[in-house]
Amino acid sequence: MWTSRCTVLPRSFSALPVLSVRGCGGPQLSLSSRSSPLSSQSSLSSLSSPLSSLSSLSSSSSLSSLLSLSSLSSLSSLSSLSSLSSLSPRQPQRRGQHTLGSPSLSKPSPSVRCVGALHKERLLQVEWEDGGHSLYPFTWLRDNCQCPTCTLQSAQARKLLVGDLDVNIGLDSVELTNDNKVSVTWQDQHTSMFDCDWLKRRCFSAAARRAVQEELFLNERLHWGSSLRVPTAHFEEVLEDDEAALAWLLALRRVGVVLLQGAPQEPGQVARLAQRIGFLRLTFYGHTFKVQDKPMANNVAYTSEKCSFHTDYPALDYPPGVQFLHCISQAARGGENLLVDGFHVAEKLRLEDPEAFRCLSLFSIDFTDAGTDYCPFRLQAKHHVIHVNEEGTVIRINLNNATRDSVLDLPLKQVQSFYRALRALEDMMNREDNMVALRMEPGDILTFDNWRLLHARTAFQSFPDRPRFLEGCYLDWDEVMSRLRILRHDLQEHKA
Ligand code: OGA
Ligand code: NM2
Ligand code: ZN
Ligand code: ZN
Repeated sequence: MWTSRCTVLPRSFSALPVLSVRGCGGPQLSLSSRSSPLSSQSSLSSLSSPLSSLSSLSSSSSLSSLLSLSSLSSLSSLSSLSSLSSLSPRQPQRRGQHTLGSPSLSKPSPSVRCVGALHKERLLQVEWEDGGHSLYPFTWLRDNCQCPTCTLQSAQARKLLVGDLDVNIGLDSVELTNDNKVSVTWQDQHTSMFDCDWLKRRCFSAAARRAVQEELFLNERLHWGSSLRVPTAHFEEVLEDDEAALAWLLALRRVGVVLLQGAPQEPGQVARLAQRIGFLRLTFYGHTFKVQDKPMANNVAYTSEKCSFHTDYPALDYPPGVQFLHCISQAARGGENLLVDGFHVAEKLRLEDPEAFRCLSLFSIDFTDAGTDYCPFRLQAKHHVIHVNEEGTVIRINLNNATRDSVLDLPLKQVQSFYRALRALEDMMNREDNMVALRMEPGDILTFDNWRLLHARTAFQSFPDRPRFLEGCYLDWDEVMSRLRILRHDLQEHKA
C-alpha cells in the first residue's frame, strides 16, 4: 500500500510549552458573580470570588441540566482558553483509523513519523509520532496547495480556481523534508508543501473535526436555570485588559450573559463597548437606542409597562445576536429584569411537552414592526420560535409578543395547537426554577446572547425628577466571535 517513500526523520523536538494559564485567580479569570434574588438569599451586591460564577454552575443543582458536555471540560475551557485540549475524542480509536492527534494550539507541534500515498484510494497517509494516523484526499490537498501560485499569501486566500482543479489528480511522489514538512509532487509536476501543524489541524477524523469546529465556533453551551449566578466583570477592565475582554466574551458565549459593572452613568458607554469588539449593528431604532417611557412610544419597550419574556427584534430576518443594555438611571419601583436561558427551557419543553416543542420548531410565524425612529420602517419577517438545526439542536429562539404578527400564516387546523404550544413555552419560562432576576443599578451593563436568552422587564415607576433610562445597542455574533478569536489568538501567541 505504501507505494511512495516513507521517510522517517529523527526530529529534534522543540516542545512548545502548553499554553500556560495563570491559576484560578489570574486576570483573565476575573469574572465574579451576582446572585439572583429569586434564587438565593445573598444580597445583590455580594460579589463572590473570581470564577465562582463559572464554577458555581458546576456545583449547582442545575449541573444535571448541562448539555452533553461535561461541566469540567467546558469550565476548564472557559478558564484556560485551551478549549481543545479539554475535549477528548468521544469515539474509541481503532488502529489504522484517523486519530484526533493533538490539533490543539496549546499542544506541542506534532511530529510526523512517516508519510505515504494510498494510490488506489487516492489518499495521503500521515503517521504521527504519537502513533495516530491521518488520511488526506489527494484532491483536497491539491485544492489547498499553499504555494504562491495557488494561494494569495497576503490574504491567506485561495487563488486556485475550481475550474483549474483536476478533481482526479494523481500523486507522483511524497516525502518528508528535513524541516518536517510534507512535500507532494503531483502528476503534472506541480509541488505542494504542507506544514505538519497545518495538516494535523485539518485531520478528517470525526473527533478532530469536532474539536476544531468547537474551537472555531464554541457551540457547546452551559445551560442554566434559576441557580445561575450571573457572571460579572468590570467595565473598564474589559475595555483595557485583553484577558478580561476574552474572559467576558467566552462567558458571553458559553453562559449567554455577563453583567459588566462600574460603567460611567452617562450615555455613550455601549458604543464604547461595541467599539471594543469592532462595530455595532445599526437598526431602525438607531445606532444606540434609549429605553425610556416615551409619549407616543413606537415600541412597547418604550413604556413603563411590563415586557414579558422576549428576544429583541424578531421582526428582522437576521435578529441581532448580542445586546448590551446600560442602566443609566433605574426606576423608583419595579423595572427589574428577568432572564431565562432559551436553550434550557426549549430542552425542558422538548422533554415535558414534546407536542408543544414540535409545534414551535416546525411552524414559522410572522413578526411585524412598523413606525418611525432612525427613519420610517415597515418590517416583516418569519421565524420558528424554536429554531432547530439539521441535527435537532436548538440554535436560536425568536419571540416577541408585541411584534408577533396578527397575520398568522398557519392552516386553520393548526391555530389552536400553536396557541397551546406558545402558552406552554410561556409557562415554562415563567417557572421560578428557570428564571434569574436581576435589578440593574446605574453603571451596570447587561450583555447577553439575544439568539438564546429571553429577557423580561417588570412594570416600573420612575422617580419624579429622574426617569428610568437605559441605553442599548446591538451587535452580531460574527463580529463578537471575530474579536474573541483575535483575543484568544493574540494572548496565546503572547504566552507561547
Ligand atoms: C428592550 C428591553 C428592558 C428594560 O428595550 O427591549 O427589553 O429593562 N428593555 O427596559
Ligand atoms: N428596542 C428596544 O423586538 C423589539 O421590538 C425589541 C427593540 C425598541 C430597540 C425592542
Ligand atoms: Zn500550488
Ligand atoms: Zn428587549
